[in-house]
Amino acid sequence: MTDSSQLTVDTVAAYVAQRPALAARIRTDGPLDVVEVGDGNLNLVFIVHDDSGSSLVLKQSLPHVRTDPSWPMTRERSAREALVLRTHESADAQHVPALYDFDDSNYVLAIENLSDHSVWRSELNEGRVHGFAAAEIGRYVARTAFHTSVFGLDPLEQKKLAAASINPELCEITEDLVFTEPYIEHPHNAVLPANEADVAALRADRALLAEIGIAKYRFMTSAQSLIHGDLHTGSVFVRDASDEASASVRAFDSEFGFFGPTGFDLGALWGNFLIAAARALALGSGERASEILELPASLWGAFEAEFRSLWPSRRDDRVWGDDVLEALIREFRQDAAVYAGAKAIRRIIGFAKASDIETLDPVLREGAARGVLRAGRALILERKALDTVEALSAETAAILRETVTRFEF
Ligand code: SR1
Ligand code: MG
Repeated sequence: MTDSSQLTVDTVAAYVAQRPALAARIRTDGPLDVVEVGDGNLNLVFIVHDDSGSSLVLKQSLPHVRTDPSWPMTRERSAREALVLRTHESADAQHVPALYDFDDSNYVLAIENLSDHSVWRSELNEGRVHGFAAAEIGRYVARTAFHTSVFGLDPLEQKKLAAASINPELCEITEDLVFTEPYIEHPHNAVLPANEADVAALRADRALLAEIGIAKYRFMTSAQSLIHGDLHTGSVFVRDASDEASASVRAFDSEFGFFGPTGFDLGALWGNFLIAAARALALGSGERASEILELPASLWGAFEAEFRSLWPSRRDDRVWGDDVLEALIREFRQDAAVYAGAKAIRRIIGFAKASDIETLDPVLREGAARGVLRAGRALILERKALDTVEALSAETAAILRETVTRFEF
């Protein structure tokens, strides 16, 4: 394989055979079964099986956005993803796929095949909530946040890790797509004509714009921990099971990872729970919407409990006393709420929309989109007055219920 060339189903077998790190993972002396399954915005993904039952996944970055070849994209994001995966595996191996190999010449990661899991967003879209997954992923965020922060790492090591994980191009995508474009006229934006007035109202809201501006600034400057960076429900695999031992939850696709605000990962999931709940309500499933709206509290509760349990092992307790922990917890919670609002709003207005809403009939989509915009705004503006996740979820539930639109017969 020439340097940096793109894999195809026909070249994968030869590629695997020349990677020493994969020799113990998969047999290459017989035929390999290779399928390309990438359906995200950015990468090629191959699932590879040998005839003895072993398998792995190869993920290769494309030099452009998959859905828009005219939009160039740095392939160095593969190196960022490899670093985040390795680091998060050390902090919490239970909640990430194992990394078998990283080929920095060809931008290829070889990772554990999790095809016996399902993408959480697809499961939510089909009406399967998997409520247990919220607490699991809350513990993942707590462990990775603590163990990559100055509380869990030697200060010199922490700075070296922060330097190695700088990810300017992918951060810029988030700065543009999440924190800027939804609030201006931009060719990436599109909503139903019936939702244009909702977008105009949002853009005219000075208080909201100020909060978004501060949230963007904090995203760009608040280097608290090595975050996943794109932790929506499409970045989580779930495997439900009748017995606890085989249930499994894994965060994948961490190419947007960098040293950022811990609350950003929590907020990404929370915002996408809001979107999933709006879909359930649009489809007339009030009970399922209520179940989904319990997920933010479950995510937060598990995060908070795990972070508190790790706190006594912090590297330095001379000035980082328990009063500091209380301030941090408050800050994480308020950040989570503001980022949840921003992440929910961007999926309605801007580039890379959510299938939860996009696959609804336009009659139902109108109300769901309106509800997500208003509920997102409430999370951002009311997070200080309503200072528990439960109270904020109750507020967003009321908004989502009020905005449902139905077919007229
Ligand atoms: C051009 S990348 C668009 C989006 O896909 C990823 O999942 C991120 O959310 C990014 O904003
Ligand atoms: Mg992704």
